[in-house]
Amino acid sequence: MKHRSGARSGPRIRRPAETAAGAPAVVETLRHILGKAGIYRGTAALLKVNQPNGFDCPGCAWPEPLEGRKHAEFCENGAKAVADEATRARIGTEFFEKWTIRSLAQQPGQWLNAQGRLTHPMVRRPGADHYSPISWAEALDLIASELNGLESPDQAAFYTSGRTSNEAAFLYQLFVRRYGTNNLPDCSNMCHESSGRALQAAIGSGKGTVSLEDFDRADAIFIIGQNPGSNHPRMLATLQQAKRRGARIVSINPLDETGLKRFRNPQEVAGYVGRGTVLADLHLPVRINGDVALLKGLCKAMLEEEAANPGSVLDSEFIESSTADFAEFSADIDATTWSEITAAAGVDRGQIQAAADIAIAAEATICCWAMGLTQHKNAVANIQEIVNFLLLKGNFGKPGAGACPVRGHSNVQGDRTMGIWERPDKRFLGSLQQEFGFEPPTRHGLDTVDTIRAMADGRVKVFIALGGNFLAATPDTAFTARGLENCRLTVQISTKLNQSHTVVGRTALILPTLGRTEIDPQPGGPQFVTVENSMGVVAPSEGRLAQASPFLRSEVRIVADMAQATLPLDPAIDWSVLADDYSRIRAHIARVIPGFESFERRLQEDGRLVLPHVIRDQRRFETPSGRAQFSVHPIEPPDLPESRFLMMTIRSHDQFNTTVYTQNDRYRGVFADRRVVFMNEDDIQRIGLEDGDVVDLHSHFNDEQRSANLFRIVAYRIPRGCVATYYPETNEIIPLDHVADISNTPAYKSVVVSVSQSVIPEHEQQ
Ligand SMILES: Nc1nc2c(c(=O)[nH]1)N[C@H]1C(S)=C(S)[C@@H](COP(=O)(O)OP(=O)(O)OC[C@H]3O[C@@H](n4cnc5c(=O)[nH]c(N)nc54)[C@H](O)[C@@H]3O)O[C@H]1N2
Ligand SMILES: Nc1nc2c(c(=O)[nH]1)N[C@H]1C(S)=C(S)[C@@H](COP(=O)(O)OP(=O)(O)OC[C@H]3O[C@@H](n4cnc5c(=O)[nH]c(N)nc54)[C@H](O)[C@@H]3O)O[C@H]1N2
Ligand SMILES: [Mo]
Repeated sequence: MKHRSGARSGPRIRRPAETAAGAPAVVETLRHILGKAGIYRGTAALLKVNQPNGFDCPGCAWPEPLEGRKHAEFCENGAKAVADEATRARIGTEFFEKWTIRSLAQQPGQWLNAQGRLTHPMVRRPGADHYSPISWAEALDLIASELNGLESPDQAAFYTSGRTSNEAAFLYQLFVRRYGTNNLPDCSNMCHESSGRALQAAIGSGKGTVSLEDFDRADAIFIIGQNPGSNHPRMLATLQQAKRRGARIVSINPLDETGLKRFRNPQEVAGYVGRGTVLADLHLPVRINGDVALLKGLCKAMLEEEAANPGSVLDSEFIESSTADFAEFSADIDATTWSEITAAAGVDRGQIQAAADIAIAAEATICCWAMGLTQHKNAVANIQEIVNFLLLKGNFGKPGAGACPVRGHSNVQGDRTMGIWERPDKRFLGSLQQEFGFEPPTRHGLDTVDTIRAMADGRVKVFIALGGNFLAATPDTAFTARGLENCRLTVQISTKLNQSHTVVGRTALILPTLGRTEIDPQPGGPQFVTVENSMGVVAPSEGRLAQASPFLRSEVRIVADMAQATLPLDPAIDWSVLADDYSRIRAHIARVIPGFESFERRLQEDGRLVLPHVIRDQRRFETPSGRAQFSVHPIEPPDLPESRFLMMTIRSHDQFNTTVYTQNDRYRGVFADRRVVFMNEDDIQRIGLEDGDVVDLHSHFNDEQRSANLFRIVAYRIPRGCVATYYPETNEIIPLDHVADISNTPAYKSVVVSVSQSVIPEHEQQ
């Protein structure tokens, strides 16, 4: 039949896995590391991951324990990230002779990445079909002359992805501000920006308020909109410990993700023979974007219990002494009906009550969350509802309690601490001025979404990316591509080839750089860098593998070289001397950034810095009122006509953001094809389709419609009205203007779509 066949053979589907990690994780680890990096480079790399004298795992930002590290302080997916960087495959200059840029643009991202490490600086000259080799000196001259040829520094934008070290990030923002702009968009704009903005306003700090040790003291852990089994696998071991101690775990997620069901710890014998530890005591299958309603429901159940038994739930002393606007908040909760709550949350009152009972019984509760909450129109409201929920029982600044936004990229939090931000505050700019004697620009710069708009309409003409894959990670791929093509110069400083190298400005450069795993020799000796994890711990990271190519330069060196080539001589900043010995950069950081005093000495003596946090350490809230703020947010169910669905775009178990390792998603039982759309059985029937059908997806936003073709329907346990696809396969249909209020983060997890049967040309039918 026409609609059930397709050009591709489609995925193999199995039941979703019941248990995470265990022996299959070890097999996968070895397959990736040995397959790509080989025995020697592979084992050498793994033995140094997250060790005191090794490098920080380029996987995620979950902290490693301060004491008692294991020999293997990494996970299956960390190993995949390491293997991907430590690969033996190389892209030489002849590769670019063979492939035109246009033909590379036709290749899937997985293929581009699999070609190996970039080895040589390359240029695409105006009008050329191919990249050709260029010397570092000429490449730097080109950058300098383009930057200095602009009418205003605000016509350039400088993107950062979150693998960049503190040292490179600090130097980069210094270069950009010395040059004269705050146009520093970063991946955080697409990631935890909503968390930062929400927490800053509500509790006076944009960072999480817990440390890893708090997980040893928590009675309840809520995991909301996060899939740690795939994206922060080391977190499962932390949860397992908490669970064994008696903590209760609640998962709030449209999907019953495998990683939160059962966990077999591959570092224990029982991880191979036992059935594993059940992690989540309770799973609430919330509708996509039903979290404001659900969290209000939790608060309502708690306030009702307090009313029935005064003094049994709330920490009234804390609410009285340390918070503001409780009266408005509780009045709004009173006025919100249960039917409103359950309709929007898609979860019944009994389930909400069960979760509330866990919170009520807990002396200390932690809430963890990630992209399931931050990438919606009302993402900031989502996170402020978590704050409300935590405030009720005083769950800030006490052991075992707090807010834990689990960061994505391994140094995304550190990059912000170092000043990678388009909206720097006055205090930070003042410190820069004092340290370096120039006047930094104060106008706010462009974030990621605004940079795309500015490139498209010609306000930004030079785009430089320190890592990342801007084209594939951002929304509306066709529009973003036009923006990049509109630029006079695009520069990608990268380890691996990706889609962003295939869509180019008039002139384009690829500058190949060292990864975390590699030795970084400089005139001052081999260098280490530092990174900050999700919980504000800053630690050194030193690569141990031989460089992938003699032509690579470190990120720090590339930034210093760009600055030196571009900026007039300045006695206050000798860029190349700073890059000779990174401790000189850390000396500046120590004077400019609060919490980094005596940076170098503390690194030597303690091996790390634990950044101060006034909420965690002193229970102080640095808001204008000096109190933590309760807030009120409306329940706004999405406007979904019968034939429309809310689509979330999620990560598989075999990818790191836009880097796709394989077409498999073992935990969700999907193999050999990522071009799938997960749908509820009833919905599939309702629109007259069948499991396995090939369909097109159309997004609807204002009057705009965008389509992506040829996806297989996979019937799945997902709430009705909700569908899921993989990121980045559907980024082309995510509307650019569909963003979160306040944070401007693309609403990647609530895209309104319709689904229609694909019309497959006769000759392609099987
Ligand atoms: N191996 C690996 N590790 C990674 C990454 C990777 O790609 N691969 N990426 C890194 C980065 S940059 C980041 S930001 C993190 C991302 O880590 P996650 O945030 O865990 O990643 P996503 O796959 O986007 O998953 C979001 C989860 O939220 C759920 N969800 C979606 N919409 C909603 C909603 O409306 N409400 C609720 N309650 N839940 C919802 C989805 O079902 C899914 O389980 O991981 C980091 N670590
Ligand atoms: N639809 C949808 N879109 C999303 C998301 C989503 O959930 N759904 N998530 C968003 C999120 S949370 C994020 S963080 C962004 C991620 O956006 P980015 O950070 O821009 O994307 P990545 O895929 O992590 O970037 C991968 C590339 O980084 C380069 N790279 C890797 N390591 C290094 C290094 O050490 N140095 C340098 N210089 N380069 C390196 C390699 O060339 C690699 O191809 O995507 C966002 N986009
Ligand atoms: Mo992220």
